[in-house]
Amino acid sequence: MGFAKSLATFRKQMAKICLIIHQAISKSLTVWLVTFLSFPFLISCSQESGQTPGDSSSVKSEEIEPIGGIVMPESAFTMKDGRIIVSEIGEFNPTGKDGDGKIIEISLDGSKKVIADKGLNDPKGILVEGDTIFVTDNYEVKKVSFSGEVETWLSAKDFPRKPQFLNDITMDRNTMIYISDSGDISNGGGGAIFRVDSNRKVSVFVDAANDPNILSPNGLLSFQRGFLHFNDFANGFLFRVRLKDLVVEKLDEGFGGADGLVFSGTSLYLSDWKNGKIFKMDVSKVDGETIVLKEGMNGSADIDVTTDGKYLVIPEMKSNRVVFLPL
Ligand SMILES: [Ca+2]
Ligand SMILES: [Ca+2]
Repeated sequence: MGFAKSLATFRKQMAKICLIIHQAISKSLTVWLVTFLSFPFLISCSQESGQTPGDSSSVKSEEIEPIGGIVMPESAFTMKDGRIIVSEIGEFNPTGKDGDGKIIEISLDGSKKVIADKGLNDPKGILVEGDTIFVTDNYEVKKVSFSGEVETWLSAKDFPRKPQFLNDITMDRNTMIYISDSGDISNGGGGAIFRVDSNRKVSVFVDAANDPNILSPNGLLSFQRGFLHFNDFANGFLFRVRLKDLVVEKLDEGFGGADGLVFSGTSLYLSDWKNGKIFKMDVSKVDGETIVLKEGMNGSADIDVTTDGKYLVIPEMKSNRVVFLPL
């Protein structure tokens, strides 16, 4: 239970931020303004309009049909304008094949558009910045334009050591880019998180040398000022790293084959790929609870939340589809 103190501290920080934001909202600043000022670099803590915390009259968003016909989708990334970008692995390396990966765009109305279908092997984590889609692809990171051009942004030799299984990618408020390497995906261990500076120089951010519990980092999330959060596919732990001194804190555990990690409203959402579960961790209260929001999925991978906050977008990898879970 050595991590309980870290979790309590994290919850206190989050609860305090949420309280400040709710007070600002009640002083008639618009939710939009608060969200604009605080998202994505701090925290949004937004509530549905007209809804007060604990209001049980809220109506769930309507059900939306899953979008099928996507071979091994790994990651969903929702853009500010509402578009949803998804990586499609195709057949899987090393038993699968190279060259069959895709980047596609999907919509809640069920439509699906191929953005790129050449030059990709097993694309996974996505970061969209301006007109560029950055995507991890085994040992490389590629840049994909919305007109379909694919080029290598970081090759294996740009890394300080050979990547084994590049997974997620995210960016912080200082435009530092972070990339997780899940290491030995079968046995766990050997993973790291790399950091890329504005000169495209890659360094090891953290690995087992910082904390022996870091085995196979997977989902990355930059939502709390001064920290990078991540989860671990091998041990199911949730961590955060303090950016100024790289102190690693374990915040929680029990997330199985942890994969996706996203923040929306007042909760962190985590996916467990191995056991097909989605967890919701309320961080607005010091004693907020963590619940299983959905289970029985077939490879729930790298999740995101729709721009309107109404649905969790879940690539259900082994069912070859993307599922929308009403929140
Ligand atoms: Ca493939
Ligand atoms: Ca992932």
